[in-house]
Amino acid sequence: MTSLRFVFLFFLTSISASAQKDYKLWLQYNTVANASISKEYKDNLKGIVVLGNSETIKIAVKELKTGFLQMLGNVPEIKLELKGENNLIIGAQSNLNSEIRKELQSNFDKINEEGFIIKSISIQNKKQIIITGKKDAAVLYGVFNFLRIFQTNKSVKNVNIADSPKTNIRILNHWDNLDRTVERGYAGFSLWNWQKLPDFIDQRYIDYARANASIGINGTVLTNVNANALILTPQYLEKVEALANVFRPYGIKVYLTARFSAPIEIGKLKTADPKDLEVINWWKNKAAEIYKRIPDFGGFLVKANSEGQPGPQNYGRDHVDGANMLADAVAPFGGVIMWRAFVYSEHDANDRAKQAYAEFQPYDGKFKENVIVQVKNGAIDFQPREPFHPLFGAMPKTPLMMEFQITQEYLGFSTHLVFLPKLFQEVLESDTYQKGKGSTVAKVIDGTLYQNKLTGIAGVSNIGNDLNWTGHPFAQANWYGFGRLAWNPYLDAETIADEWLRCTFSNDEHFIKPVKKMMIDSREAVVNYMTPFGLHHIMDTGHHYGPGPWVSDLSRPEWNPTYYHKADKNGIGFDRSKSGTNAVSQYAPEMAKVFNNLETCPEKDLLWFHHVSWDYKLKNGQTLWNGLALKYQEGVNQVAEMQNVWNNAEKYVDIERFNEVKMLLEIQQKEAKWWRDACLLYFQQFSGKELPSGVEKPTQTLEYFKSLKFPFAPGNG
Ligand code: GCW
Repeated sequence: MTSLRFVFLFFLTSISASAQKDYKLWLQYNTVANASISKEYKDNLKGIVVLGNSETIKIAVKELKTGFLQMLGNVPEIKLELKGENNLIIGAQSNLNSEIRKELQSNFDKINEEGFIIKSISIQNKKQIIITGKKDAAVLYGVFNFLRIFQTNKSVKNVNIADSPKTNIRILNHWDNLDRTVERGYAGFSLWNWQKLPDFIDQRYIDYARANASIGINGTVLTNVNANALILTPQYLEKVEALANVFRPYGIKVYLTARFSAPIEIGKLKTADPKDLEVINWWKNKAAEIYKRIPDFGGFLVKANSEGQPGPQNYGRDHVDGANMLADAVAPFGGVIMWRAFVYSEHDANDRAKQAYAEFQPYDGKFKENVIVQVKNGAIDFQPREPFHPLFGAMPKTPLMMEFQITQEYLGFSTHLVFLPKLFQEVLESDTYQKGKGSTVAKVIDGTLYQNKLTGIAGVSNIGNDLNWTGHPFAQANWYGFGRLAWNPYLDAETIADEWLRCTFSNDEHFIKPVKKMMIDSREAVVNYMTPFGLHHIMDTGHHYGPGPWVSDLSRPEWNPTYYHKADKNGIGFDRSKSGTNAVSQYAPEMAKVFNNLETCPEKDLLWFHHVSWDYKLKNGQTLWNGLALKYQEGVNQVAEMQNVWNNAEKYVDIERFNEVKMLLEIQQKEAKWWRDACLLYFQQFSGKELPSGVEKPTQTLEYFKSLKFPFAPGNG
């Protein structure tokens, strides 16, 4: 009996230990193994002086205590006033004594409202380290950054950091429905338990806010852009208010999606025409009602007249009319409208890639001050690779915010290890040339190119109620990396991977080096085994799981993969050059020229811009057909290499997370082969050519791949 109980207890503790690791994300706070570093921290930090007593400061102190205890094994004495030396002082600018304030003046001049300072200073000949900022939320950012120094085992001795976020709105977009399903979500159900709210505050909400604050995310859109008007009823607003109360001390504002037809659906009006006085007033009152509950409510995110969502065009009005009407409703309270540019017409089958630009660019300068247009990174839809969206840089008088997709709708769901900061960085670094050389997308987004005041980056969340939040342990890195890039769009993906690995797993160089390389290479691997050379949108229909290049029978032409790859006997690819749809002309002349010419078009984007013959000679001398087949094979090989790297990492990782990743990589390997075989067998019908040597022969027929059906694939409503 006793031994049985012992076994049972042991089992329970081991489950919770492993679960905790998965759950703790990048905030593991592992013991600092290096004795001299640990000693340095202890010597320099004998006390913590806390200035201020807001909820936010309390959270910051709690975080420091947890961090010190877990990483160093003790918590320095907490003091309410400055005494002695070698203290860590935390507090906002207004709570500092005049001497410290003066000492830090030049640092304060360098930071914005949300920026922080971490600095080793000498006050009356006594050494101290201070973490400060202009407001408490900034201090909290500083604390998390300070703890990251411990986590990554760097020295604090002469620390001197002044860092500010480069964008104002750093926000997650949850495509969460009120029934808790998550559109394109692969990590379980929605975190928001609407039924138990507002009275039951799940610990998850707090932990979610903490994780976001640790990477500088300051906003969250709780609901799906395919919106349900019910969220705007008092019954739900009470619940939203409860969440806003949890998130506020972490510096996180709540936003909602606004269904354009809400005045009809929940307001009993006959119309939702944005020029109708009753409609205008309905939204004004609705905004006032929301702000009464949530004084710091962020505003609305709107998907209008896109994929069947209602919008101003239903009433003969345009996007400007719709956005500005809502902007007026939230303006008195300081709210913003994030209006999405993800539109494509049902009536123009010519080239979907051109439509958002065609529709939105002429609106430049017409939106109200508190409107920001939210543009996906590429012109189609979150593919493994797309050239940057032509709207970036092309609307100098309109603030544009970036929309990245963190959830892996088109990149293998939460089963494939793909490190997305590499993709994000590629887009942010792209030069639009809209104001001459150096007009990068990052400069459009952070407002420096056109001096926009309102700036932002949104990420479609990959978070659900799975124990490990994101489905794949490495998908946590995409949430982390998104936050870091939203804070600083100039960060390098390698730096992000390095930080994340150290904070999440281990500081051992033998682990870091190969695993970091694996992460960095993983993005190109997925491009290779899914859509090399600029191919896009060839996944299976609806759920978007697995390959479906053969699909050609959907009602709207631009929903069919065949519309995008246009494979025929002569070749493959979408001709967007001047002799084709001329989508290239939407880019600045310098880029248009590069993309237009087959010789100068980057090979990674070749089939995005050109229909290319199967015998076309690639830069490496291979024919396109052989090169394409070899790329698919390369993708499969890269996944095999990832498996190799991971197997060698076993001794640095806890067994549970090790096994999870190992199993997931096995799935990824299987699915990479599936993509390779299905696509090559299908395209081979057109090329009529043999697979080159080095490419494994498919073990199934094309008919077999076409017959696969996935009626319950996740994320598909
Ligand atoms: O990527 C597509 C998705 C839809 C999504 C839409 C959008 C929320 O397949 O599920 O709808 O884009 O971004 O609006």
